[in-house]
Amino acid sequence: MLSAIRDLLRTARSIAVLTGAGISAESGIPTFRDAGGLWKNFRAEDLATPQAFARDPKFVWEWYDWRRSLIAKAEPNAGHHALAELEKRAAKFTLITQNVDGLHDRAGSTHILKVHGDIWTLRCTRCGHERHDPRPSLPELPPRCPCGAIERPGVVWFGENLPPDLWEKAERAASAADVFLVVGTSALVYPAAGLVHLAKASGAKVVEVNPAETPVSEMVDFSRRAPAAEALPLLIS
Ligand code: BJW
Ligand code: ZN
Repeated sequence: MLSAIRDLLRTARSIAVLTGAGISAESGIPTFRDAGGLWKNFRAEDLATPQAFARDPKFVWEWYDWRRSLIAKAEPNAGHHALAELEKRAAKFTLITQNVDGLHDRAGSTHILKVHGDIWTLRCTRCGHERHDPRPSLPELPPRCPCGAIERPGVVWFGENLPPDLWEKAERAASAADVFLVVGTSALVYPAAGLVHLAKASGAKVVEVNPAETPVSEMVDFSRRAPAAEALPLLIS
């Protein structure tokens, strides 16, 4: 099976990849829904919704500030590096990530669609101005825009739309792919998880890399039940 997946990746004209929190697990960044995941200690609705932010922006920011400091100390792992290498070899390649951590950029990937935003971007709640702020810890919480209003993390919360331009590109990449690789996601959160179905329905061979079974496991063509940092370097070798 390993050699069948390798052949697929070697001969594909167009590869699209969907990654989730699992690819950063071996960099020491907790996932959301696993044992010890972020949602085990915090309720999603208290932190990752516009309502939670409106209720208590400082509380939500403290959580994001803690995550920023954790991510700042982390390094991309062999899984991130393998995808950056695959991009260099493929004729057409799109990396769609649900992750906000920026580890794919740091590993050298370039065609990245961050469909759930970026934890290093801050967006003004009044004028919409966006800025990049790489400081692991912000001096004032919540941070403020030069216009005086508070800023929010530049991420996509539950009930919010994904950035339409990025989403369109993600759908296009998924439907044009001959190989669709889905890595380290529980495939529970929509519309991102729908890309797996879209790719399959459009004729792609779908390969899943995840140590656990997910709702898309039964429809994929190949499964590697292994951690991403171990499986991905083997798949591209
Ligand atoms: C390893 C590993 C290792 C471990 N190697 N793997 C249809 C039905 C029902 C509900 C909905 C629906 N369509 C939309 C909704 C609502 C909602 C939704 O999907 N809810 C479901 C939970 C039921 N979706 C939305 O609200 C989305 N917006 C939207 O639909 O807009 C239209 C709309 C507007 C208004 C009303 C209704 C609709 C937005 C979703 C935004 C998600 N945001 C978050 C937070 C981002 C910012 C932040 O990081 O703080 O995104 S939530 C969180 O979940 C984060 C993640 O990107 C996302 C996905 O999680 P992921 O990455 O899959 O992580 P885990 O933890 O779930 O899984 C980790 C996996 O890794 C596991 O499988 C492990 O086995 C594996 N793993 N170690 C490889 N070493
Ligand atoms: Zn502003």
